[in-house]
Amino acid sequence: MENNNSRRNFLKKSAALALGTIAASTIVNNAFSASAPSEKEILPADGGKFTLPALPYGYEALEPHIDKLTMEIHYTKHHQAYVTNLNKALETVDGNVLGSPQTFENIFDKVSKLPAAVRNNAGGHYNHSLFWTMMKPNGGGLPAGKLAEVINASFGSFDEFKKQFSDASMKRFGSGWAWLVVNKGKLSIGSTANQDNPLMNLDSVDIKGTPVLALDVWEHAYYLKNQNRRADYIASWWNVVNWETASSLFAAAK
Ligand code: MN3
Repeated sequence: MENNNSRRNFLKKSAALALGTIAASTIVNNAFSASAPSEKEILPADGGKFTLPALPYGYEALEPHIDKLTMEIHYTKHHQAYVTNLNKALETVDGNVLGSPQTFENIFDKVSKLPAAVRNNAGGHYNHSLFWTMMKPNGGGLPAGKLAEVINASFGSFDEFKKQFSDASMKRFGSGWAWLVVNKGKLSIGSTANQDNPLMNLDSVDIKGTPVLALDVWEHAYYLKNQNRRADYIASWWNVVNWETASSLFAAAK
């Protein structure tokens, strides 16, 4: 156990140094620690497979804003499929291309050289793992502390931030994600296509940094309840945002 921990800490440090930022695995583990303190590391042990992390709350917990059936299908079918297909896709990758270990940061760094199935399913697994921790029952309201100060300083006000983030979520054509990221202390808002994210080393990703907030705008995230009305889903989502997770990610990134 001690060996595993030392190895993990070493890997986190070396990956963070290589990317000049906090490691992707550390970010998602921080998010789980903030959202569900009883949860353990969500990453596979050395040589293991990626697995579906436990949802930090029940399927019905985000009602009436996000409905139970959407949560159940989104988590047990969509997220599970990304995990299953990521493990399958990794079996086809030449070990010399990816190297070892098979961590998110290693995959995201080399993503342009990897098969599309690895890119899509690694992004899908990672983004959803973060997304669950960024919601909670009785969430919403306003951020607090340093994150609130920096949002106000960066965007003028919380309302203006909320408007810009909602706009980015609406303007993403087709399937994708909206993001609030921090990069060298500076916040920015943007979006990515499909399952890409701001940690991927890709020219086509025009927002880079450590995720602070992530919003899934794929139709599967809202179609059962809101049908084609993405704006209604976004408005509902603000009521379940977990600002403690966002603050924790922001603090760790500095
Ligand atoms: Mn989704």
